[in-house]
Amino acid sequence: MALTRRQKWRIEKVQSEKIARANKALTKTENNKLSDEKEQQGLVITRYGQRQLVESLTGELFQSTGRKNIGLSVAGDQVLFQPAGGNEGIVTAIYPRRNELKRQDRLIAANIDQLWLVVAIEPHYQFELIDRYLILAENSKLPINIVVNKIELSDNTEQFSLDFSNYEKIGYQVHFLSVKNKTNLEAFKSQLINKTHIFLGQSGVGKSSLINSLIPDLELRVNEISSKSKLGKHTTTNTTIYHIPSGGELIDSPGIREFQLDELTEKQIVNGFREFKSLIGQCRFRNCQHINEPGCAVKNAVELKEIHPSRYQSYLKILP
Ligand SMILES: Nc1nc2c(ncn2[C@@H]2O[C@H](COP(=O)(O)OP(=O)(O)OP(=O)(O)O)[C@@H](O)[C@H]2O)c(=O)[nH]1
Ligand SMILES: [Mg+2]
Ligand SMILES: [Zn+2]
Repeated sequence: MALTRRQKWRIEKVQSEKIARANKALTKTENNKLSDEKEQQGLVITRYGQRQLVESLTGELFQSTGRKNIGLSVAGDQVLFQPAGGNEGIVTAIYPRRNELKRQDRLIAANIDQLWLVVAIEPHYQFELIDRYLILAENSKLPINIVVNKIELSDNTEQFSLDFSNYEKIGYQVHFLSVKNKTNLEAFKSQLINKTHIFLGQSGVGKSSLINSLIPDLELRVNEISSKSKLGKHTTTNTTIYHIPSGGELIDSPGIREFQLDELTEKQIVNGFREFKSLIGQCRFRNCQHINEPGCAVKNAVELKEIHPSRYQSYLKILP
């Protein structure tokens, strides 16, 4: 049943008032131990059906249901919840989200700071595939950077550095790693502190290996979450947020690791090439597709080598 705008507005108002009240109460009781009945702030670790597993500020896990009308919270949500005995709880309000990650209109996770596209020497990275992922990220307004894994499999360092310098030039961070040999892993970890991350990329590039090296006791934690939520093995198919011991959070979402990379509209595609942006208004024709039109600012920039030919090739290939 869809809510009217007025109903939605009321619900949001009630929730923001609740949050304001609870924030006040939290500061008041800062130094006292919170009593079991008081509302607390928490982080949604995973959602399963109508329930969510909420982690309190002290790290306890509460199996929770949501109060009616507040909507379902997802991994990454900051919430208010009320302990209800044992390790049960009731979510009473969801804090406003910084952003939402959706797939086919289904909400997967919230409050993500950084996507990482993981590619590898083997299976060898392909520019068109990289560019498809970047288009998706640009259109969801989530920052994305690139990890090139398995670098120990190539003795041609110059080649892959050159291949990715183009991406660095247009503002994407690129990290060259070998998860196997732990090359550059510490520097990479330091980039993750204080932010919530998601790894994307095709099968076999080493996403799970990377996650396991960031969170060495991952299996233990998965087991704890499974038993607390009574979810059993299903946990590995649920979107779940984990704390990285060296700092930062990681959202592991099986469905999202490998996006479906089709069905991009022409507008999304043009939007997805960030180095085209400043040029698009400058083409002679307003409806320029940047293919063969005279006076095209994009083609002109390709000829001047301001746009990398491989990016322009991707653009032509990806266009429907
Ligand atoms: N040589 C080498 N192999 C690696 C490295 N990192 C991971 N691998 C191997 O690459 C293979 C695939 O790694 P996974 O971590 O399972 O890849 P994934 O991206 O999680 O793949 P999916 O789960 O299928 O999406 C495994 O055999 C890993 O051991 C690396 O740095 N060097
Ligand atoms: Mg995997
Ligand atoms: Zn044009």
